[in-house]
Amino acid sequence: MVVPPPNSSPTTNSKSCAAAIPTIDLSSTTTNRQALSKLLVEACENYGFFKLINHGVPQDSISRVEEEALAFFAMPTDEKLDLGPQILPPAATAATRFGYGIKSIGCSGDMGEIEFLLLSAQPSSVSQLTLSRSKNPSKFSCVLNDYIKAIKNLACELLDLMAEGLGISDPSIFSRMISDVQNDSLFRINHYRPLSDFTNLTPSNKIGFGEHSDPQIFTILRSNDVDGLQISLDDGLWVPVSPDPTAYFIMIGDLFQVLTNGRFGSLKHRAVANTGPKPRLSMAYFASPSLNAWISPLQQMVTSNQPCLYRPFTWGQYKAHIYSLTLASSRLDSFKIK
Ligand code: GA4
Repeated sequence: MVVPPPNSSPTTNSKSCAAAIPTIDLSSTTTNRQALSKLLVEACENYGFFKLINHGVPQDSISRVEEEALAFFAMPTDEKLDLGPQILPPAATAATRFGYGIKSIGCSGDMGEIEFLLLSAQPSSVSQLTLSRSKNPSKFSCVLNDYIKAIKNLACELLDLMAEGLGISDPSIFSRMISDVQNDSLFRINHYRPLSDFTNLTPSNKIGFGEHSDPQIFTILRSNDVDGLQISLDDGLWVPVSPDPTAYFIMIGDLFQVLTNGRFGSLKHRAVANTGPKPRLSMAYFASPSLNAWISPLQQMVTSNQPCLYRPFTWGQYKAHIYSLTLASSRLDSFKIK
């Protein structure tokens, strides 16, 4: 059962659920590359979201991150607090607070019933900062770097397929952005306590991570078998997404909306507290270009029927902008061509 957070508008629709969510099988032998790329584009256009199965990321790599993360979150709070938040260059200019965080999200006062680790996805940063004070730092950073490498390959493969499906003449245009040596991709592990943990239930402890869209190109999300993720589709209702630890959920971010000139729409989502006994553990890879990369609608996405919707900006400029706003803000509005 899903607990609708208080004051939540639009309302939760627990009926529509998983049936509506497109599922894409990356290994399907019956679907050729062209057909697969069309399916991906359709899912991104119609939902900004899809479930990916048979993704090829080794299960043991996923399980190792999960194990290390659970051990990390099981440490006493004061030990975890020693690990953050910290602001490291080059992201310091854009205010990402890396490391461990609890309840406080971003820099504009947003709160959620969550604790998390937020890391740069660069191998050097993971090793350097992450886990200098966790129980077994070199193991945790090794496990994380292995996993991030696999997830980045998956991200590049998906981006190439999507570019092909969109008919873009340079099919590696998106994957090159996140392969840039200075890419600003992030990795986040979220740990949500179940509602049953709270002796004093208040409206706010039912919200894990409030409504927002992810600002990057796209997000590759995976969770344990505990529910909590909800997405908002066009009809304005919140749709609970059944967890599937064997799959990934792909969510379109703001930059993809701009690059495709609105053909893909970034997905509004949130995490609510679950009623079961177990905590929810999710891990997200946010695929990003470098801070100095220029973002604007691709020429091929601009037509007489669909004139250019956004003015150019760098990812660094956008990042500075998002950190000046609250989580639920419509961040792209300032970059729209009126
Ligand atoms: C949402 C996606 C990623 O988790 C994140 C978040 C970031 C943060 O937690 O520091 C933001 C949020 C996210 C969007 C708006 C801004 C920035 C909190 C916030 C209020 C790390 C990201 O890149 O953007």
